[in-house]
Parts: sequence; structure tokens; C-alpha cells
Amino acid sequence: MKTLLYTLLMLSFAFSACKKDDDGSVEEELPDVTLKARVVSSGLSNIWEMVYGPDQQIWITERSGKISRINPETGAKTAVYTIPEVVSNGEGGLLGMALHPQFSTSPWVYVVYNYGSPYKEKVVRFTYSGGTLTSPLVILDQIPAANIHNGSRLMISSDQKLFVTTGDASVAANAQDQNSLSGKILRLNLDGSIPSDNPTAGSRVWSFGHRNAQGLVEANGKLYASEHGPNNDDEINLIAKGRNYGWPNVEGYCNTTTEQAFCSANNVVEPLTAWTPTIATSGLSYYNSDYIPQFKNSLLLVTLKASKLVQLKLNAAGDQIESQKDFYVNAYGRLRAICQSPEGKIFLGSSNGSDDKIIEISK
Ligand SMILES: [Ca+2]
Ligand SMILES: [Ca+2]
Repeated sequence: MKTLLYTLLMLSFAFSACKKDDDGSVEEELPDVTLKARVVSSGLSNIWEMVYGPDQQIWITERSGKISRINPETGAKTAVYTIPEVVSNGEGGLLGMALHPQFSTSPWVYVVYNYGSPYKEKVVRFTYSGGTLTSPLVILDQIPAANIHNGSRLMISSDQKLFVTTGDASVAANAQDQNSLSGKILRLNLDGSIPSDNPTAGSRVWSFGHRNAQGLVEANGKLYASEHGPNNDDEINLIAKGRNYGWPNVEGYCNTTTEQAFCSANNVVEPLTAWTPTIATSGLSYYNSDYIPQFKNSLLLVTLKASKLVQLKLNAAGDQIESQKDFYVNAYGRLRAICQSPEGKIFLGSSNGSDDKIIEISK
């Protein structure tokens, strides 16, 4: 009897440590690991973007206009290029960056930045050659800009399209205007032309009704974005082709009488989650490495005002957030950017204005 009880007990342990996948295979759940944080690099200013490059260096933008490569082991910084045209007014300046997925044969660096007077925003493709950037090619110009709400994350999807998040540039109504480049998520071919399978022929708009999205990531065949709300309702959205995300008529969920009327008339997509009070949602990445097992199938979000890393655990389908957990609250100040190494280490970039840091999260 004692042996039978012991066997049953052991079996229940064995089953609780495993989960059955949809295909019937049994996958062992790896135990949680203890996280270690280490400052890799400091003395930077307003890190806006971080990309873990194929050269095993972390490529960063700083809002003033500088692009650099940082050695993730030693923190050694190699200047790549300073874009002379960048004008950093308020929240504006040099913002998002993406490297071409086949970088060895197409050494192209895409950046988005603010410039000029009147103030505007553009997307430019440079060629990385001889350790610097040359041959600028304008991909998209005349995006409205302002001292606030300029977006802008760049992301190249698995189907080789360039996504650009744009802010409402402080003219909220433009987010609902399909003819304005403001308050949108745009989708372009890598040469700047308009994909033939965009929602509306001849239009770069992929989704609209966005206030100021500063995080964008593709995973599970889906597109996830973070978006700054006003004094309420920061959002995480699942981005679907051609859909309306509500701003400025809807803040967060469709939960007031006026919003409900607008939402049903305009088929508005509600966020996966929303935060009131706001936390200032910025860089977004997706984690699915065995390296930190407890982060598997999670969105990782960095925040400015709340100054923390937030883990958003997704359900198996990737269409719901099951739980949230905070890390490094107020440890490094405002956090703007996040990237991962192929091994599964995570890197965070701060945006305090002076002595900004890159922080490595490992085990
Ligand atoms: Ca919304
Ligand atoms: Ca609402």
C-alpha cells in the first residue's frame, strides 16, 4: 500500500512537470533560473534603439543622432555614424533602427529620424561599408513630426516588409485620417514602394487609430505593438491588417457609451491589455528561448515612466495575456529599448538623458 501511494505520488510529480502539446508530444518544463543583471555600458545619452547584430555587436541609436556598435561582453563602443541632419526637439530625434535580415549580402541599415524646420520625420536606408554608413536612400519622407508623439519603431517582418510606427504628432484627429501618415502602423517594401497586398491599394497604411506606438514585434505569426496612452490607457495591441485601433475616439477598451457607439460603427480593435495609471510603454520584444525558461512565450516590455521591465506571459495561441510580472523597478530609470542575443540573453537600454546604460540580463 505504501509502495502504491509512493508510486502515485511520483507519477503526479512527473505529470505536473510536463505539459502536453497540441500534437500530443510531451514537453518537459524547464525549471526557473535566477536572473543576473550587469551594466555592460554606461555614459550614453537617450538610447532609443538596440539591435543585436549578425556581427554579435549591439547596434544602438542615441536620440541626438549617433549610431554605435557596443561589444556585449566588454562594453567597448565603436562609433559608426552621426547623422548630421537629425534635429532632436523634445521627444524627437534619431529614433528606430532595423538591419536587413540578410545583412552580409545586403548591408542595409534602416533608420527613422526627425529633421528640418518645419519639423518632419523620414525613413532612410544607409549602406554599412568600411565601418561607417554611406549612400543614404530616402525610403519615406514628409511624415508629420512635432515635439511630442513621433513614434517610431522600425521592424522588418519575416515576409521582408518594413513596418514603421508613427505617432499622431500632436494632431490627434490625423490618426483616423487614412490619408495622413500620422498615428499609423505603415507597411512598405524594403525599397520603400507600396506592397500590392496592403489593405488599401496604393496606401502604406497597415493599421490606424494609433496615438504613439513605440514598440513593435512579430511572433507566433502575429504582430504586437505597445502604444502610449494619454493620462490613462497605455496599450498592448495585436495588430491586424487594415484595422482601426480607436485613437482619439477610443482610449483603451470600448467601455464608455460614446466609445461603444464608435467601436461598433468602426469595428475598433480593443487592446490585449491597458494600464491606468499609465506606465509609458516603449520597447517590446518576444521571448521564447530555453535560456530563461520562465520567460518562454512572453512579450517583454520596457517602460519609461514606471521604469521597469514587464513580462507579459501569453497564452498558447498568442492572442491573450495570461499574467504580468515586474522586474528591475526603478533600478535603472526610464527604459526605452530592448533586444536579445541568439543565446537568449536580454539587453535593456535606458533613456534618462545622461549616463544612460545598457544592462545585460543573464542567468
Ligand atoms: Ca487603442
Ligand atoms: Ca475606454
